[in-house]
Amino acid sequence: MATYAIGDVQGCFDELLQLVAKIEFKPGADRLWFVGDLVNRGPQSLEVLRYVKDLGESAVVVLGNHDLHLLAVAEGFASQHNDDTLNAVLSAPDCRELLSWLRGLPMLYREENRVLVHAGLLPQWTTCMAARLAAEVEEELGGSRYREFLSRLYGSKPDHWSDDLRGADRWRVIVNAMTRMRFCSTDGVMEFATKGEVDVAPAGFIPWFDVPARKTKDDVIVCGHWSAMGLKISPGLLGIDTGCVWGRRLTAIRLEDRRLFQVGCRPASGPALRQ
Ligand SMILES: [Mn+2]
Repeated sequence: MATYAIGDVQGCFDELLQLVAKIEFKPGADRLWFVGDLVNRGPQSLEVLRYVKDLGESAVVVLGNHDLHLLAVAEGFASQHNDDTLNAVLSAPDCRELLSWLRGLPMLYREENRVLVHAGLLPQWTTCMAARLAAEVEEELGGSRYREFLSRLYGSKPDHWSDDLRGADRWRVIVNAMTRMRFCSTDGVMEFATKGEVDVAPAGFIPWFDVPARKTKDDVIVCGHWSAMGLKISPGLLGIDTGCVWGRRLTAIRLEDRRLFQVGCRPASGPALRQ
């Protein structure tokens, strides 16, 4: 029995099946941890959603920004971008079931000292606190008030955490850190304009995981979201978005021994530079 963490799939269903074959995944015995962004930009988001949903207990999935975008588009609170590829999901006969399943997924999952989250964690948050904050968002998104939640999700302000935040401002900081953050300042102010590699950090900002006083330093954070950074393996960080949808690789890492499994990917049609 093994646990494999899989990077951002973004609708690349063929590559996901190839990767699952490569790791010789045994349903019922092995588990797959998905870092989120199952959908969008790639060609087969619908098939990916159906496949991962059908994995049931064998899959642990956290939400990414593209997954949340799909939910917001479906409810009419956001529009598709030119390179979004969500129509097949939105018009599928099982759309309602798939989106209802998606809404019930966690923002964060932890087991022992491992934490699965799509993008990152703010430096002030301990693992316990991050799990509590994730649960606040999960309660909104998974509950009857989810339309209100989705309608107020968009925006990059406030850009830093404070215990005093309430309501939509509070949810937005939690969601933005966990699903969109790449760079922040040493005191946890998030920067969202820059999407490039770690060495193009804007003045005053560093990759979120490099903040010296980060309270989750003793944990192992498993995340994706940063395809321009590529594979980042260190004692406390497994960054595994290797840009499948941009024609690079889809990565799985076996958590027990950190063995890597990768498949090459076809570039999706259209501009390959956007993140
Ligand atoms: Mn993402």
